[in-house]
Amino acid sequence: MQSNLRKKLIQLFTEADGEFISGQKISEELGCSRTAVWKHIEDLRKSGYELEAVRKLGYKMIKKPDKITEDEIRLGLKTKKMGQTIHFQDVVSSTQKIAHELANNGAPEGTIIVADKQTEGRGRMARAWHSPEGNGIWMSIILRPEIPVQKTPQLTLLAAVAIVQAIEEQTGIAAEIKWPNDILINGKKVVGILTELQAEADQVHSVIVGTGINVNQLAADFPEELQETATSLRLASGEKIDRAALVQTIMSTFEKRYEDYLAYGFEPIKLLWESYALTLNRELTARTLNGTFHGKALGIDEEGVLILETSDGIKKIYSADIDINPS
Ligand code: BTX
Repeated sequence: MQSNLRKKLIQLFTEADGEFISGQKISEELGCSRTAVWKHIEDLRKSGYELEAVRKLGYKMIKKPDKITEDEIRLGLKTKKMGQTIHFQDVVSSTQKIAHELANNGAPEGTIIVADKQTEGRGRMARAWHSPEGNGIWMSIILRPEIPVQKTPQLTLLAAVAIVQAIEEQTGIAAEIKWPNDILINGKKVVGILTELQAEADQVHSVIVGTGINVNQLAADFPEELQETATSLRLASGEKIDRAALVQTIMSTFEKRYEDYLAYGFEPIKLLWESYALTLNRELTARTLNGTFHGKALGIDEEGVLILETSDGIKKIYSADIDINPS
């Protein structure tokens, strides 16, 4: 099917919100014959849409396929900038890698790179991020803020806030943030965030915020080594979640928080972040490249750095793996 007709048809069904649309109306909107409409409907069915046809009433959409595609993300997107340019591919090595290439070639702020599967999804410090097909959101967002390099870690915290808010809006689940880049549900990791920079001297060219969200995995879908530590939104809510709709919600919450950030600085983000933080006022162990520190997390500072009260005094933690000590 011609892709613009297909888009129009999906849009009609999305706008009809589960109601019937007559064959006549569809043929007028698409500018094609009733027979052609029928053929287009058959094509949509072949790609996984459940559509009901009733004589005299027309067609209605019962279910969208559990697919994440460019069209699915675009239709229903309510943002001005975030996600307005979408690069979607079924399989990629890493969306971060593609984002770096696109950013180098001048991709506009708000461009997102989304894949259904990553073969070399990456976490921090060259760790791997498990990104199987069909179940997750593997996405990178290109930002071009005019901020000094040392402030860019704030964007990791901003992304965490935006994602927690979107998860809550879409699923009702109250997830928590573990400094700096994990989102947890019941102590298990459901989202990882990786922020990378393109900068020289003190000039930021772009910030690439990568987010990996476990959406519809069942327990058996996680490899052995993640069984104890990882979870998905489906495992937490008991329901399958519409991934494209969640991307749309994230784009909206991200855009709002980013606008706040550009207008008012880090303070409003910091307050929100602290309200979702799991790590605050808890005894932690922070494993950094310069050693391991134990202490109580007092909060984060203006730069998003973790402030730890240790027996040797206050220690600023810029980058670490955090374990929360049992209380
Ligand atoms: P991180 O270094 O904090 O976490 C990586 C660690 O998390 C791994 O060593 C492993 O123990 C665990 N892990 C791996 N996969 C999963 C998973 N699916 N669920 C829960 N735990 C897992 C976190 O790094 C940042 C991850 C960012 C991933 C996104 S996906 C889109 C973008 N593209 C890309 O290549 N990376 C980012």
